[in-house]
Amino acid sequence: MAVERTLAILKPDCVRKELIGEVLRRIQDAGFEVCALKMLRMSKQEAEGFYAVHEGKPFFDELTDFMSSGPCVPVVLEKENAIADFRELIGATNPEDAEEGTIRSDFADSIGENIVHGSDSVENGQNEAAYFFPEHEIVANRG
Ligand code: 3AN
Repeated sequence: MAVERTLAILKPDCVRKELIGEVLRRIQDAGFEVCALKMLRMSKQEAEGFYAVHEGKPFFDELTDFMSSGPCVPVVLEKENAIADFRELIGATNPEDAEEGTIRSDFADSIGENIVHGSDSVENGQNEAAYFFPEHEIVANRG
């Protein structure tokens, strides 16, 4: 299986609930390598740019308001089969549908405030990582 890259974002609700350490622990325990990480607060415009694929959807304004409401922690992760494995680890978008033991099932309050983002394809993993980090800031330690 190929090593893939995914961009996780520990969302503002994750930071507010003081769950950064807990969520990163679960991510690392699941075998993901942390290759880049920082804390920042997105402007409304930056959040709109990141979620541009959702422009026009009814939840776009709520989503970008929330994502710019406080600091978040983008994290570049690598692992074999990272895209699918990360989405399995975090669970369904709506925490009510998320499997027991997943990050969203355990910590998320709603479909809008669902603790963590994960890329949905290999191509988006590359592009989303590049949204926050220049390539020289993404460091693989394995091997
Ligand atoms: P995921 O993050 O599971 O890939 P997407 O890509 O369908 O989910 O949606 C992006 C983000 O938009 C979600 N993480 C969630 O915060 C928000 N979102 C999706 N659907 C809704 C909705 N019906 N109401 C409010 N927010 C939503």
